Amino acid sequence: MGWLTRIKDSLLSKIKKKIPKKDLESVEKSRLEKKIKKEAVVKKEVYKTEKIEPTIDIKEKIIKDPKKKEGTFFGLFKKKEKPKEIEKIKKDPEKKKSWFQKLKTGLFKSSEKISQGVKKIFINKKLDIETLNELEELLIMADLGPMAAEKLTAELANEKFDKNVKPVEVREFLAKKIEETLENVAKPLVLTPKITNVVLVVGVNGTGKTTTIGKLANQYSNEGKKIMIAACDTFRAAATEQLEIWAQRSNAEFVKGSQGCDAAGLAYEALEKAKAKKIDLLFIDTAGRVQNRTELMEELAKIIRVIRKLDPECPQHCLLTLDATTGQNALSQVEIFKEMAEISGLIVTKLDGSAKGGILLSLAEKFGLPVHAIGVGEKIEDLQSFEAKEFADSLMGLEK
Ligand SMILES: Nc1nc2c(ncn2[C@@H]2O[C@H](COP(=O)(O)OP(=O)(O)OP(=O)(O)O)[C@@H](O)[C@H]2O)c(=O)[nH]1
Ligand SMILES: [Mg+2]
Repeated sequence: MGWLTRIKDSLLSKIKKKIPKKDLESVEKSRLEKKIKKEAVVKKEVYKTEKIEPTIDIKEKIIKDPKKKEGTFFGLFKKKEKPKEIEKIKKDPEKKKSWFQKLKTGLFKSSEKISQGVKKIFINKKLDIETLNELEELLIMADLGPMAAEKLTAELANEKFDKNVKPVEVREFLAKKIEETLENVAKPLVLTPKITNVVLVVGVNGTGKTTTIGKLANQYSNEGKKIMIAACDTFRAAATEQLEIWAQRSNAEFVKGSQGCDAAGLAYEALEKAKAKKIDLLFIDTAGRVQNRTELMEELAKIIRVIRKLDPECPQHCLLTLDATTGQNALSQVEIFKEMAEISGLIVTKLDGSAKGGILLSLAEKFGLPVHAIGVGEKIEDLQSFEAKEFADSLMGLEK
């Protein structure tokens, strides 16, 4: 149901008095035409990435592994450990301030686009059909997705239709609503104590897998955890070198093989070592080449299958990294990888270089998968926990 239809239903008498019927029809007609055009553009965007077709075998082996289900089920009763770093930041007002500043700077491109757009639309204007249309368009352009854009404009119309609204009021309203949606997915990566937690990191080429592992390893190492990193992207020698540098920075143990060696075998070897050394957290980096799709996906399936021979509950986490600059394309990446592995959470990177921060809302609306962290820069400290309120306020360019 379109937002206009909803407004018509909920505010029927109010609106009918104010808008002549023929105007309503013509506005609705032009809105529908625009929407069809927009949807065609979004569809084109989403399918720009060639679809990776998993073989039935792979899907079944990964998803329908009864041992994995059992492991997850019993895992529910284990005590989980929340990251201490976030708690520290929350308690220290100075830290919190600088953390928020960094987030704001990182999201500057996205928030500027929205703030300026809202300012232009709402300057000395009542909230009418035209302004709502323009706002909906702006939100879609900021990658919040057609669904969220429609919902947000309808909610705004419900409260403020035909009233004078200031741009800042609109941004505050949107931030509140966005926060409500994001709250459901803003969840830290929770570790199970006294075991080796295996974190498998997957994703399309260049989305930030290796960098994210480096940043996460550093954060957990600062919290006193024993870390190991396995370089299971064995295609390129450079990939291993890059990861080794990250491992050194965070004082993590490092497991590598020769170039082109079997990634699953290397992951198995790393897990064996990690268990023997009572490592708290084993990160497994994987190759993300789009051009070798089938091969890559089979390799991913094999890594999971092989490490489960050693421990059926592994991997405890399977994280998918998404590059925010790809916008709506990220949605199709989630769909593809969800078919291959049980994605337990998302990391959205490169929010600093993109005006597409709204993608987090699209992802939350469509998949509801936990978002553990966001990347706001290339440096080791540029990975932040994902906090709904802070993110929504930053996205709307609101002051703290
Ligand atoms: N600006 C910015 N750059 C990032 C962020 N995360 C990663 N990068 C950069 O993105 C590029 C690719 O990152 P990698 O970590 O190598 O990505 P990958 O997924 O491991 O790539 P492949 O191994 O080739 O599949 C590097 O230049 C990183 O520095 C981020 O949050 N912000
Ligand atoms: Mg890599």
